[in-house]
Amino acid sequence: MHASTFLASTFFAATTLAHGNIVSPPVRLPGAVTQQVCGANAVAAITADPSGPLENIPSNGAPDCNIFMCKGVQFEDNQNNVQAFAPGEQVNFAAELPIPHEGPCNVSIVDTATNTLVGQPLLSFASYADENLAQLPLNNTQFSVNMPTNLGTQCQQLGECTMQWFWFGTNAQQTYENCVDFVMTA
Ligand SMILES: [Cu+2]
Repeated sequence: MHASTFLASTFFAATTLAHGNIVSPPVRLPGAVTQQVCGANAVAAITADPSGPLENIPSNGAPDCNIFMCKGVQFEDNQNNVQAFAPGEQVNFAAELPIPHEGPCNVSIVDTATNTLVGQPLLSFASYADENLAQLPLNNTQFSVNMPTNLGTQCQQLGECTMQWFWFGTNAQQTYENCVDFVMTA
């Protein structure tokens, strides 16, 4: 159990509950297709607290809904929200971490058909968002990755790949994900 309930009732009552999320590049957001696949309760939970952990998103056993893949948010709701990145391009991220929970974090390219990593993680933190630090390192909220140069034609099709920010708060036992949909330019 972490502090969000207490904080929500005191400091953050007028805003959303907040643990952490990517601010930019634009992340995958739920819409009608996500509601079909994962249900209205899942969409409501994601919308009510875009920074909340996966563990707070109810899938109610929907057979095709995998909350651990981009929060269950479907690519079909995001076809107009796809970035184009070139091989070797530096992609800058901004994150906000109002309620940090120490644990590992990474940014990886994921093959959406198989939910497997494409190559190695582009960025990894063994220890991220450590709430015991007086101040979080700047690279927890401002970081960048370099797009791989060895993908060939992989990730050139819409929806084929996504870039996933993954963070697990070890003591909190909470998982955070955001997906940035992209295509690699030739
Ligand atoms: Cu939290």
